[in-house]
Amino acid sequence: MAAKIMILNGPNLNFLGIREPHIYGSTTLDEIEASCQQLAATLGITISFHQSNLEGELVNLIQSAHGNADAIIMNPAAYSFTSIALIDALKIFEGPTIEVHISNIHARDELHRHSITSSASTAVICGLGPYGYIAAMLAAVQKLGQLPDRIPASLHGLRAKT
Ligand code: CA2
Repeated sequence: MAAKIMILNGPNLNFLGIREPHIYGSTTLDEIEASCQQLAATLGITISFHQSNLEGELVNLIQSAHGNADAIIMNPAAYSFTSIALIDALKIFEGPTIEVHISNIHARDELHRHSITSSASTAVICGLGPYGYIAAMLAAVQKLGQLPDRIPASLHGLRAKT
């Protein structure tokens, strides 16, 4: 069965490419979604792509992924630094969860540096700009063992010798 990935975006990310391009670049969230859809078609998987400014709505979406999605990719934005509710919801999900930040949060000011939601994530990607979503999709599909055979072996990762 084709893998299903839920991609979630937190508060204010609907303003990507519109405000503060010096920090977050000029790519809009619609453009990021389009490139994720393009990669999904290439990999033969399906994605659902969401943005919400509401913490509870993000919790509901994570809960709805239970049994309906194989992996979650999330940019929790400002909720990364505050949300116990997102941490608890992520812990319920059984598959890989990858946190993405467009900027390198470790090089940011004190307020934007300490993601608490990353403690409940399988992996964290930050500082790659919008390409972070693409890297996260490849990593999620690799983790699920569903990269197509025609993808180069190096992208499948090193396998343990038997
Ligand atoms: O780098 C990221 O992806 C962030 O998650 C973005 C969050 C920020 O709080 C995190 O530290 C890092 C902010 C998202 C707000 O989005 C905006 C988009 C355009 C203009 C202003 C804010």
